Amino acid sequence: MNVQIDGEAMDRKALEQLQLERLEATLNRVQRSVPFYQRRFAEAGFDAEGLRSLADLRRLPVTEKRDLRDNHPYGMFAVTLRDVVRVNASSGTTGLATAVGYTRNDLRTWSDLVARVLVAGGVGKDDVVQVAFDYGLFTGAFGFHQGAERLGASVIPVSSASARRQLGILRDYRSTALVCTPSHAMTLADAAIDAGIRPGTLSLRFGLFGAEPWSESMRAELQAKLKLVATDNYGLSEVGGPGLAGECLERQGLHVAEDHFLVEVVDPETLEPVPDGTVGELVVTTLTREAMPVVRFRTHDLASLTRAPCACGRTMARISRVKGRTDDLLIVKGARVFPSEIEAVLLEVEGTEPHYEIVLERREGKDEALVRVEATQPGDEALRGSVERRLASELGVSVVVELVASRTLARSEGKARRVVDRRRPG
Ligand code: DLL
Repeated sequence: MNVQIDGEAMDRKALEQLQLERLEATLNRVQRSVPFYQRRFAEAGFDAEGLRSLADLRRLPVTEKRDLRDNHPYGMFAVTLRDVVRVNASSGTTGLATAVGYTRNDLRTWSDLVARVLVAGGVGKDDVVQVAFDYGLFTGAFGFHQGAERLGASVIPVSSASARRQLGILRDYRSTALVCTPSHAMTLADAAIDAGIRPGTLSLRFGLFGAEPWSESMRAELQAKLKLVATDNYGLSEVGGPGLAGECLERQGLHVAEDHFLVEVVDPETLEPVPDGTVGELVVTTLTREAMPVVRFRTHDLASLTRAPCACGRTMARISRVKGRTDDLLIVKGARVFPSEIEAVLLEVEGTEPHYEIVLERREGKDEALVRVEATQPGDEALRGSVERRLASELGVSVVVELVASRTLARSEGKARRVVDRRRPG
């Protein structure tokens, strides 16, 4: 077995014991040091000293993003600012960005966890890792930067830059691993093709993509265009950033760092646990964070969990690809649709390109969805009709499709904005 994964191949009984000890320490710490949790625990009649099993955690209420906002910026910290050595923040795609703090130990743990994600995705000491996430408050860039350094790989901290510049550096520095969002990777792949750079002539071997939802079809397309092995990784700033979960080369789900996080999957309506294999909302409790532990944080991200063994030897449970967020769920004419489902169909159709946006409008009290997708032949009516029929049969609801010329939709260097919601409430 690969020695680097020993920490991730623990016997599950031992793992659960470790989780219980760490959970007890975390709950004791927040009960002592964070007034918000002190109040919450008291209201629930819960005393951290009374924790007997992991299931006891369910006696506690969930923590919402709103709670973090109400206590922004430092109210959720369990240590004084003197012990905080870094502050990052959420990307704030759904409202005010909230601060997240790290102690020196937190930074060390975070680096270890992202190093794991890199190793799982095929990266080693000899790799040249190009980080194309924006360096700033966003956790993606610093997380991967530190993780790659921890691993002993060579980091190229390009940050956000034009596709031309990213490509120039990819080629000149012979980067072997690319770290960014899948949508940005697609922009780079297309720019390479436009610039006449044959992907096979680059040194790229691995792509570690995350921070936004994407589909298997998108993976296939990225792998073919960039000639690399693409893995998915997931995390959120509120619980520390990337490093929460990442795919191994089997690519059958994302291994959760269960020795540092307790992940529950619950029904988003009732908050009751759902069985393994059933899609529900991920609720995360940090087990080792010092500066800002979070208890039962509602991610609003939808995925399922499996504890079945993985061929790679890791025993850590796996989550499925994140299908989307509960708040991205589009209710179009009463049908429930995720943007990633639309993406999967668009990428399978010959003649359309993986750049699209979904425009939602409300006309005469009814929701209407318009899918705008780039095509090599935007005037091709037969193609347009066939995309509409494919979408209708896969989604169970009809949407209007508009084909637009290549390179007309906005490209992002970070998280893509796929949905433009022009509906007014009511
Ligand atoms: O996006 C942390 C991160 C950075 C993860 C780099 C992976 C790589 P936030 O900006 O707080 O943190 O956004 C978190 O992004 O709740 C999900 O909705 C979404 N998300 C993150 N990774 C994935 C993924 C970072 N692999 C929010 N698939 C989360 C789908 C993802 N959605």
